[in-house]
Amino acid sequence: MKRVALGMALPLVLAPATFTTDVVGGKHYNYRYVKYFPSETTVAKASGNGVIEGKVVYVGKRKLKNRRKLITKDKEVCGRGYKIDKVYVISKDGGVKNAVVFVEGVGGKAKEVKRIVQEKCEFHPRVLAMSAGSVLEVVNNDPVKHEANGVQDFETIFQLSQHKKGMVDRVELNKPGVVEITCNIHGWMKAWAVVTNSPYYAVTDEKGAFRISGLPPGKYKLRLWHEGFGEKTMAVEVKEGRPASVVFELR
Ligand SMILES: [Cu+2]
Repeated sequence: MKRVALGMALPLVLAPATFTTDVVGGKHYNYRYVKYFPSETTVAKASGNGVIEGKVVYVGKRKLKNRRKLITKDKEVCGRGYKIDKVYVISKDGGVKNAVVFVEGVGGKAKEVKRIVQEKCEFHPRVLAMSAGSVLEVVNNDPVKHEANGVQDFETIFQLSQHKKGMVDRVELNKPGVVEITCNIHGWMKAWAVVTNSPYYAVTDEKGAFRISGLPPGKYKLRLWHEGFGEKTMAVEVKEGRPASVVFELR
């Protein structure tokens, strides 16, 4: 991944990073800012060898359109014209990108670090998943100021003012649910972090495909979330030795 070089430079920019208070209106939120790299990234041990693989496909009749958002600021970095708000990224054969698929409430806690980068005034990736208790690392890779703003359940859970390139903040996200991320400065910027209550999750690729591995055999509730299509659930049985194959049809 091309972020490796940046990652190596991170300790240097840590010291002056901004850490805002986690008390707003007298209420403590269930997250905290993390100043340093967690000493190690431990993913909950796969306790089985079961696999769920599948596809998320659009089978509806509606013609899906993404809106265009005018670039009004910092054009030398952000570009000119407009950005496309990529809610729907659908392949020729209907595969839906950026759907989050996860197994509901199973397995131990995972401690991971997931990174989101602000580059050319866009968030990359647009959609990410992480299990509750993991750290979201927010990076500014632009020579302009960004202020990533995370909202979960109608409340702001982080607001990261990053005025120059190379700034990094880390936020621990403990509450399962969907965090909508915008930038207070560039109105078109949008991303989503889906915090799951299990370490078994995936985000669909360009073809709408996903794969979740390491599951113990058993019956599970598989959930799907997509920013444009909403939510779906499906019962799935995972058996030893053969992947469970599922297709989510969205319309
Ligand atoms: Cu911005």
